[in-house]
Amino acid sequence: MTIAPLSWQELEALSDFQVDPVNGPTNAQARLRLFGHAESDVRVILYRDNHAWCPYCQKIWLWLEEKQIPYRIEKVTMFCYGEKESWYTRKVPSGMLPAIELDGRVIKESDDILIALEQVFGVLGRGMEDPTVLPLRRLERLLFRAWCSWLCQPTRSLKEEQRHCDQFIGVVAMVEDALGSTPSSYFLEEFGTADVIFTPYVERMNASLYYYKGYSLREENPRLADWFAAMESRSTYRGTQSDFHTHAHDLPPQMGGCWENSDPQTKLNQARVDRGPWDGLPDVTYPEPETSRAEALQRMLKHRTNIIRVNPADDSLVGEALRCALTQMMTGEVCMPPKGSDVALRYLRDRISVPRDMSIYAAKRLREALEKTAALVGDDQGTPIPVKHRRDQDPANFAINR
Ligand SMILES: N[C@@H](CCC(=O)N[C@@H](CS)C(=O)NCC(=O)O)C(=O)O
Repeated sequence: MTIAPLSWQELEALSDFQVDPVNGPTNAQARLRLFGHAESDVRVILYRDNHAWCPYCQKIWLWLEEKQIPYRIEKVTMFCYGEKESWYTRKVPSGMLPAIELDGRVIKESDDILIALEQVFGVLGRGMEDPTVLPLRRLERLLFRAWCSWLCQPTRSLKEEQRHCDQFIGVVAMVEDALGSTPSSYFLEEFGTADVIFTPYVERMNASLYYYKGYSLREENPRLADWFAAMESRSTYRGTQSDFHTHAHDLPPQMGGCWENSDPQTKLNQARVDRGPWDGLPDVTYPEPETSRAEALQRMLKHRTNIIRVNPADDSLVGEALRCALTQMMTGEVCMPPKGSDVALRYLRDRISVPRDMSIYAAKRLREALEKTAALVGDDQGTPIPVKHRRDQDPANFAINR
């Protein structure tokens, strides 16, 4: 039994998801964050990437959210997604992100930014230059380098691959020891700067090693598992958190390539991340909010004109197929899309970016509905995701209504 797709108006009537981007929970869409302050209290502008993906930006973003510092957000295009805005290169000639303006003074380099913010607004737990934080900052860089060596260098032999893997796992053991050295689930006795410093790359390691190496960082290391769960108990982190699909496909152009190994688990993990089921992946463990479908619907309705236009398939075909998928997502009923729309639906399935477009559970529900609906008419996987750039995600195509 299949039902006819709901009209856009009928879908609008089902959309009751509302958040306050300015004073509500951490979200990737906000241009201004006030935490109940007046706009005249804003002293900070954060320049970060349009895609809410840049790891160094996430560090600053999370810190500002945790400290509830009123700030404005200006979004900039990263090189691999499109053209860098000239207003930004006039301010920061290298075009690198993040940068902030603090009382009108431009500051670059994420560590320098955090130190400057601490000087004005105070530290978060223990500060950047605290003797307990400094060794953890060095450990984070050690872990980062071991991860890059394993993930981003082509290996000539299984032996070499194993050596990189062992090196990484050796540093992970040091991280486990560091986490075990205090009774809390965080790096020190309470949440603070050290956790913020580790967050962006540990999140990217968890995703990329699962996808390219068949290795589940979060599941194989109990203290890291506790740390992730503790981070996920914070609404600040949830607002910045990405998913496996986004990281697996945004990392290669940024890192100059990610190299998969020949472990059979790798292929299984890749199939799961790319084609589902997305439930139960170790990219998130906190309980799903009741609003995830409504959130996905609201985001699709808001951007539907651009989403339909950017899709390589014919606009009317995409529009009808998308209504079918959204109908399926909201009603649970089977809704048959037009013939040939499997490619169009999977094009979109592969280009939902978390948290840029929506939160992690909303994306799971939407990917699931797009895939279920596409599978009704075919198994064509559609246009592959580029690995050298992500201009298929050029924010210029979404400038209207962003
Ligand atoms: N050391 C810098 C590194 C910043 C960095 O590598 N930023 C990358 C993004 S993750 C960037 O802006 N690349 C230029 C671009 O992609 O447009 C920091 O800590 O802030």
